[in-house]
Formats: sequence, C-alpha cells, structure tokens
Amino acid sequence: MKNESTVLQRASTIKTEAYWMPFTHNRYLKKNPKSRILARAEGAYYTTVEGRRLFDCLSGLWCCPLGHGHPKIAEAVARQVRELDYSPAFQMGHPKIFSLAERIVELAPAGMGQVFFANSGSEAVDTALKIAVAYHRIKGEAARTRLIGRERGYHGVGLGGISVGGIAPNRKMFAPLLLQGVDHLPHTYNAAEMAFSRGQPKWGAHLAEELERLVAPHDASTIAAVIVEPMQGSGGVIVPPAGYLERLRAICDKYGILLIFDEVITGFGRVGEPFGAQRFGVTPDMIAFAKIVTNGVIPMGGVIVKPAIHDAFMTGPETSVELFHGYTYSGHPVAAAAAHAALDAIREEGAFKRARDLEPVLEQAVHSLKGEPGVSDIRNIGLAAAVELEPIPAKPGLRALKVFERGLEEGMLFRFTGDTIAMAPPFISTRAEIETMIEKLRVAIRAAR
Ligand code: PXG
Repeated sequence: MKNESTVLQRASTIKTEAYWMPFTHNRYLKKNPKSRILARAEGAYYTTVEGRRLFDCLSGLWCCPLGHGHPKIAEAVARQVRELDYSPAFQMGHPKIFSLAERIVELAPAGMGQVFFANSGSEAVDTALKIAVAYHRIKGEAARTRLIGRERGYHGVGLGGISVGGIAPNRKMFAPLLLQGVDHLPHTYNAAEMAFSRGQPKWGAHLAEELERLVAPHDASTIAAVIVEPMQGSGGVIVPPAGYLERLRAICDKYGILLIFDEVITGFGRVGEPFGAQRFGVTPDMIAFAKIVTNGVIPMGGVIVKPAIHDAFMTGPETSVELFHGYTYSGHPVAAAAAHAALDAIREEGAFKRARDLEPVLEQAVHSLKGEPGVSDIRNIGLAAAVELEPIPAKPGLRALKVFERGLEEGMLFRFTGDTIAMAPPFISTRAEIETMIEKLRVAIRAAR
C-alpha cells in the first residue's frame, strides 16, 4: 500500500510518556510498546507499527463489526465534513439526524418512538438514568428516585453508570461519588449450574425474583428504573438465562418501574438481531446504544425511548425547553453521516443475517476448547464468546495476559479482562477466520501455564 512504510516508520518513533492510557497497565505496556501500537486497519485486520497483521477478534472494542476502512463509511464521513461539519445541537438541527432517528426507531423493537443522541455509551447510560428519574417526577411521582443495576454490570464510566454498574474495581476508588439510593440485582452467573452452556443457560430465571426482594424494603413507589445489559459484555459474556429477562419485565410492569436495556454492546447486530430486545423477545422502556451504530468510526451514542416517556415531557408552554440535558456534540452531523452509511452497509451486506449464520460456527469452534489446560468455562451467544481460565495461583489475571501476549505473536488481537478472554469477531469474518481464531487461542492457552 502507498505510504505504508512512512506510516509504520512514523508510528514506531512515538514517545509514550505523555499519554495516560485508559483501562491499561501503563507501566507494563510502555516497557515494550511496539507490539501494542496499531498503525493501520483494513477489513478484519489491524497492522501494528512492527508490521504484524492482527485479526480483530473483538471488532475493536466491540464496535467495528463491518470491518475497518469501510469505503462507504469513509466516503460518507469525508463528504459530510465538506458539506456540514458541525451544526449546533441546541435549538438547531440538520436533515441527517432527523432521518437517522427515524431509521433507528424502525430498527428498534415495535413500540419505541424517539431517540435522544449522545456521544458514547457512558453518556447514553447517564442520559437514560436522568430521563427515568425526570419522567417519574413529571408524572407526579417525584419519590421514584431509586435505581437498580446488577452485579457484574458495566454501564460505562460516568458517575451514574458506575453507580448502577457492578464491577468492583470500577467503583471502589470513586466510592464517595457514587449515587445514593442504588441497589444491585445479583448477577446470573453460576458455574456449577451453567458452565459450558451454549447460548442461553436453562438455569437461572428465578434470579429475576430478586427484584421483588429489592422492591419490598423500599416500596415500589420509590423506585425509578432497573438497568441491565441483556447480555453482560464486559462482565465476561454472561448470557441471560432463558426466561430471566421476561420475568424482570413482568416485575417492572407490576410496579410501574422503567426497564432500561443497556444495549451498547448488543445493539446493531451483535446477537444476530438489531437489538438484544428482539433476540430475547423482551421490550424495555428505553434502550441505550453506542458503538456499532457508526461501526466505531465516529463516536455516537443515544437512548431510544417509548413514546409514552417522550410525550410525558411534551407539556407546558411550547416555547419552553422540555429536557434540560444534551451535549455539544449530540447528533453530530459527521457521526450521523457515519451512522447512515453503517446502517446502509448493514442492510446491503445482510450483516445481521451474517452474524446469525456465523453464530453456530463460533459456538462449535469455541466449545472445542473444553478440556484445554486451565479452561474453566466457555460461554457464547450471537457473535460473542468468552473463555474463562483458572487463575494462576496467587496471580490473578496473569494467565489471561499470557494468552493475550501469545495471541499477538500468533496474529490475534484478543481481549482479556481478569482471567477471561472475550471474542466478538467482525460480522465480515469468514468461517475459516473464526476457526483459525479459535485454533490460535488453543495454541496460546496451551502455552500459558
Ligand atoms: N454500556 C455497556 C454495556 C458497555 O459495554 C458502555 C456502556 C460505555 O460505553 P463508552 O462508549 O462510554 O465506553 C459500554 C462500553 C470490553 C469493553 O472489552 C467494553 C466496553 C468498552 C471498552 C471495552 O469489554 N463497553
């Protein structure tokens, strides 16, 4: 490729001192950064500054399933920058954001009506929580302020998101900043009952009844919303037990509690349908989304709401602002153009069907790792899977780090957190690429002792 050597050369002289990297072991990485610096990407592959090609096993960070450098998205972004690069988000609009909202509502499960735009999953989640509390207040139920999340849930890193989130390290340093009045449902993972399940575990629907237990001491009249990821992604691909989400929905309905699905990972095809809501057959009151909506090319997030929620705000004088919330870059025109192009590509390339067709390929391949040394569980749904490894005694996380590093040598960019390896390959992957990814993971697992 033209300029290839200049790009790689320039990148390889990077000074690493000034950049404080997010969710990264900065000191360890900076000792030997070159294997970790990506210079280019095309289709399902990255190229590091050392010139090594890496298969993109997690589609970026779950966000680029249509492949990198997608010509239609690249063209749409370039055109939009020339046509209308920015449009004030407050009191003004632009054509593409109205039509994008329409398209997203069409893709969403029946009964959703409006979209409020943000720029990330974290902002989407905080927006949904704010809308929930404000909604009840407008409806005359100002006492409904409590929020319920779930253990092992990841809802981004905003103060609302970490409060309802259930991943301890993301919370403990920031304890004084956490919202008051938050409870957590138990997570649904139970190795003894569901290890090596394929798709939805059969055990665990009864865990939704825990919502009743959380409601009882506070009274339903104080509870605003329950927020869950339909499939817990960052928590390690924890798949909802059959019947669990249905039961949560029923209990929320019984008590007038809003149900929010955080579909930042599951939205736009990861589970083979537009949203987890459709895959699992449960419609929430709000859906938070981000990531795949633009194929990760330009940041964008948002919240889809039912008309009853939106309409509750549409009262009072017509000249007054109905919701005192929004971001400078809400509905950014370049993000909107990228999203339109991504949704076009999804339609033209049959991306959701492709994810569905590849699901059994990934399932079959990944479960063949059962019995490999240190593999304690394997889980999968849609085009997502996780392999859980037994920690090396007294060294939690080290085994997965070793697998990750060996993966790089084998041409695979795996994602590891704790001792879990997560995979969410691009929808454009071939069957052979998915099978190779798992064979390389087998090699890395065998080597990581
Ligand atoms: N909700 C969910 C369910 C997410 O997975 C967020 C909110 C926050 O999105 P932003 O755009 O603010 O990062 C996320 C993000 C991983 C990984 O490896 C997952 C995420 C981000 C980075 C890495 O599991 N999810």
